[in-house]
Amino acid sequence: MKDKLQQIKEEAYKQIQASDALEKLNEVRVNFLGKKGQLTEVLKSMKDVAAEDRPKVGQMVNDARAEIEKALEETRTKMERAVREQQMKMETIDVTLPAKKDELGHRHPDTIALEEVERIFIGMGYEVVEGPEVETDYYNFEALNIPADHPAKDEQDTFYISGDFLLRTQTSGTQVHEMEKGKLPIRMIAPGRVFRSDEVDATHSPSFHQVEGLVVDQHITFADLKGTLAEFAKELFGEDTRVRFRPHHFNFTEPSAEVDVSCFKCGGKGCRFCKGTGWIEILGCGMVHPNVLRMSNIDPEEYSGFAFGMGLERISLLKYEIDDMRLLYENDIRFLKQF
Ligand code: 2U9
Repeated sequence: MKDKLQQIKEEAYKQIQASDALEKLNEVRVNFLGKKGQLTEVLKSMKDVAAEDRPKVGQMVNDARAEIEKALEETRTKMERAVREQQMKMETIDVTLPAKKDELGHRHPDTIALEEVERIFIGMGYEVVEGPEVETDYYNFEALNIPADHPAKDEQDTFYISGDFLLRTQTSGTQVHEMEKGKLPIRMIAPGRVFRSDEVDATHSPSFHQVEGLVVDQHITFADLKGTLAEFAKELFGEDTRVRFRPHHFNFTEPSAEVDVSCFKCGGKGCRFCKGTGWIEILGCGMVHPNVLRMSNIDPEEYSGFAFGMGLERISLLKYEIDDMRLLYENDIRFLKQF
């Protein structure tokens, strides 16, 4: 019996020494001390030992168990310490490494231009109102006096979703929603993303941004429109900027005009920037069509208004002298950082 116990102990020590992980050590414990372990088997065979020898043999088995447990415990402690030391080594911070740079982003030129446009109109008492990018046919076209057979409504020009829904081609629906609220006077600008089924090139994109404006009050005249836009142009492009109104046609305004500013590069003499004309087109405008007022329950006999619209990207390209609109959509930080 003594030899047998010695043999079990030696085998246990061997396996403990060979264990290279806590899981293995646990297996050794089960193998020797578990319910069906080798030492437990010895205890079970005690019935074959002579009654007078049992206390002595029992003591020997218990001693063997205590010794194996001690070896297991010592090895477990050693292993845990080694794991902790390894972890500490891996988590060591090398304070001599160069610090991570704080990479700051940059405002997009469209954002800079929009904030400038908003600042100017807010200074004149306008409110900034945003509206939905998904509109119904009514708010995008019909309420703006655009008839069913108008080319802008063609599937080649407008992204239709389903039934009555479409992606707005202009932000004008936002002004219609505002007029329908019935609170007058209105002095607002509506900036936002619009969508048109256009091919991408240096001056076109299927998604771009507009800033439209609307004023509705009693006694609003074309003189108010001219004065407002002349002031806007001076603030945006410089004190010496002059404006020129050319007759145009829009369904939602009558009369309508396109507006040019004197070239801020050559002062109007003519240069490469303004293609020798001295003028640069920046926006469209006009007096709100009486049909448009009437459809939103505003009496055109009592109230009148003016509206204008500009492409935000066009303003950024001009102001920051960028020659390709596609650069505005790439979000390359090396490009964005220049403004
Ligand atoms: C309501 C009534 C009238 C908005 C207007 C323009 C003229 C205009 C273009 C500029 C370049 C669109 O981005 S662009 O292609 N816009 O010329 N927009 S008047 O008129 C309105 C809007 C809402 C209720």
